[in-house]
Amino acid sequence: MLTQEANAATYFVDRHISEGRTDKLAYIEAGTGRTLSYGDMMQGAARVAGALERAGIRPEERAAVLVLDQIEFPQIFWGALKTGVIPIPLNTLLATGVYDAILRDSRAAILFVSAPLWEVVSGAVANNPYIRQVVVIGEDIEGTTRFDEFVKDAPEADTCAVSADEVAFWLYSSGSTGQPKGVAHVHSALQATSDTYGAQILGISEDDVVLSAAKFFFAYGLGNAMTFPQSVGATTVLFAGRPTPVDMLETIAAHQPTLFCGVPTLFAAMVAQIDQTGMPDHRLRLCISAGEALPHDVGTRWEKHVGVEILDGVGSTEMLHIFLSNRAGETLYGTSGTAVPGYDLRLVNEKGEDVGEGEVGELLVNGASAASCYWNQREKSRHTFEGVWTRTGDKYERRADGRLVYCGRTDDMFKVSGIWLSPFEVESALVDHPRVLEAAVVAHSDTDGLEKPKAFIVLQSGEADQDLMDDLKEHVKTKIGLWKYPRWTEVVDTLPKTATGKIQRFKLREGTS
Ligand code: 3SK
Repeated sequence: MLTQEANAATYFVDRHISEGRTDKLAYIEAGTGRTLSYGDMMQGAARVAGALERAGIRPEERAAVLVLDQIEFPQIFWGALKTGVIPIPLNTLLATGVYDAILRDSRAAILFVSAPLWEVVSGAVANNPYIRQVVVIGEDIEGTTRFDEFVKDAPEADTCAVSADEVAFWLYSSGSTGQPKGVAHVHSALQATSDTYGAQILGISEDDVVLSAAKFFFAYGLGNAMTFPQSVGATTVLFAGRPTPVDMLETIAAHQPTLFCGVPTLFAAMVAQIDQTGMPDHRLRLCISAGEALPHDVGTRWEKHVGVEILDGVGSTEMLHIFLSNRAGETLYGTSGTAVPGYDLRLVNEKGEDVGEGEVGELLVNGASAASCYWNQREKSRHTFEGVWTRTGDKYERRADGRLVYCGRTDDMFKVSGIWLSPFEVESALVDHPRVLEAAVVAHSDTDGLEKPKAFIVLQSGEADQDLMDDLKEHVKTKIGLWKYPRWTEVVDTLPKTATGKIQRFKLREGTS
């Protein structure tokens, strides 16, 4: 049935006016101090919707949104939903060639872009046959429309009626290996994640102030910084730049968030920073981590320094947000916890049979926030969305207490002397060493053509020498088992990662990093 209520903008935007939050701050930009109240957001979104209609952008046409974490983003996102146009938030860290591929694949009719990102995308726009208008936020650029002009005097459009199953927005998932895929999400998926993870794991309330290092373009950031706070009328602090440890600590000190959302590498670097400069006064009540598994040592050191738990969780672009998580007050670092209420999980072997306790299997998930398909990728859709189950490509083991322990990607696991080895287990052991900041482990062939672990290591500080390398090998042997130690170690400055923080082990395997 088509109704206005099924349009996610009714719940996340329009409702706040009748509930008396017109003047409540929805967003504060750290750095610029610009703010957006719930009333401004409702009006801004209605204007964007009216301006899209005026510009001739039709329902179901796509709007590419290459916009930094700034107050225009929610107005554009919700404005598009209000009028049935499909926003596609784009990763702001990609190269021109990738934008070219995404803009062609999606056939976006309009592009919204923050001025600092225009240079990198302009080459992709030049030869694009589908884009009819480019709207730039913050600058006058020849051949484009300035955002203020685009919305100037636009009529405030009503929220259109849709069905709950109608596609609302897409996100492009790069995964840890292949080409970006357009992941299509329906209107009801947004509330499905805020009713489950947002309400039942975070316990988010109107009094919360959220700071998310993960950006809006990433499903993790979209939930943390936009839909969860907007589901209850809370406030989000926006940080548009690269979230360095120093910047995050300064933003925590200046804006006093109650919830902080990061990724393991950032938490590790923040702990190292706090070791040197201390933790500022704060009123954090909970921190969350996702993107990749949080090493045990990083969680315990953070909690010791900051006095607040990090809830490690697992989500995916296909499931929109976190479906497997630790619980506040019951965190067990080194595990990913148990299913978020509203989601069912299975661990299966290669034949699709459920595996028992202590055995490793691929994680499948069933929940209302699952994507409807990959755009124009029928084979990939058929292999990932199998009936009600979504394949994650992640391997887990179920402990006796029901908690799941991450073992790596299905394609990252390898056998050493006939026994499966999880690169993640070796990486976690390495990161437990006080000199190691980050580690990535891949299979490498010895002179007999047999696979053994090779470790790429980023040091906390100082130089590498043979004594340290020997010490690291001993450390792994004593921590997780004699046969699991890295036979080769290489110190690197950084590890290759996707923009969302997942290590690209395939690049290390191929030597292309
Ligand atoms: O990709 C992820 O790791 C992720 C984690 C949490 C929520 C959403 C996503 C995409």
